[in-house]
Amino acid sequence: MADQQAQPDRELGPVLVVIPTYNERDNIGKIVRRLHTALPDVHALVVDDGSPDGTGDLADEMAAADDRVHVMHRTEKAGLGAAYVAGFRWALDRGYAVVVEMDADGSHAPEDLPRLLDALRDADLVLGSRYVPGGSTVNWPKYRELISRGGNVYSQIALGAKVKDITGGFRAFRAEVLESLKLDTVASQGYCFQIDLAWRTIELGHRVVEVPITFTEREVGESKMSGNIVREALWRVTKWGLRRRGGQLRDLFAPKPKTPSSR
Ligand SMILES: Nc1nc2c(ncn2[C@@H]2O[C@H](COP(=O)(O)OP(=O)(O)O)[C@@H](O)[C@H]2O)c(=O)[nH]1
Ligand SMILES: [Mg+2]
Repeated sequence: MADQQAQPDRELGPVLVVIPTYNERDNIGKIVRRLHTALPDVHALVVDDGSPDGTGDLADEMAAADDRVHVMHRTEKAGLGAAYVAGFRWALDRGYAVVVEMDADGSHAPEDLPRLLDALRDADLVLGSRYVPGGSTVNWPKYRELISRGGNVYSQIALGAKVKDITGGFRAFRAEVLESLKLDTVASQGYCFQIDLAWRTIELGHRVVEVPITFTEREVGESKMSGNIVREALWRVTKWGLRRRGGQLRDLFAPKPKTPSSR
């Protein structure tokens, strides 16, 4: 129903969409406009890492003209993970019930967000997924899709995570879930932050649901993806996977207590 779709936050509570930015001056105005056309009641927090192109100043102008727009200025480019953790803390301090992650460059369609929020009614974390039936990528270079698909397969093997798109960055968390994730201990800086948070959520037994999305490669501006970001994800996921296997082996060989239930 159109009315329900336009205002899903009536049931879920106040929604904050956190949008990390680094040099997104040509994208930020458009994405926030699209967001508010799709969902007029949600708030947006732009977390800008001192973009040299003036994204932060433009976001300030947008915030001055619209109460639904907020800006956090950080002094230097410190990675997607650090920007999101700062944005999440801001959201939790202010009592938002739902916190959404979304890129500034148009890759994540705000028009898909009502479906993610609908799914959150029966879930604790909703992942926008390119790799479930109905999901897709548009205009993505082949090598990017290979890295992304490879990262997902590797995470499934190393971590035993059953989700199809653990690396995606368009997702909606219930605030209680973020409270439970021990954000203080998140060290992931680049895009492996996405794997880190989804895996923590799964490990804690929260309900995680995937909803198909279409990911469209940016038309304007530059990607911040780099070799370092891929290497960070590789070594961290390998470390978490080895730790997990170590734990499984310990459980296997640890002496079982002699109680009736342990027969
Ligand atoms: N605040 C902040 N935002 C970042 C940083 N790195 C990337 N972003 C933002 O994160 C989003 C996704 O980055 P992008 O470069 O498009 O990654 P790609 O889609 O994987 O190529 C965009 O909105 C970027 O501006 C960072 O270090 N700090
Ligand atoms: Mg992008």
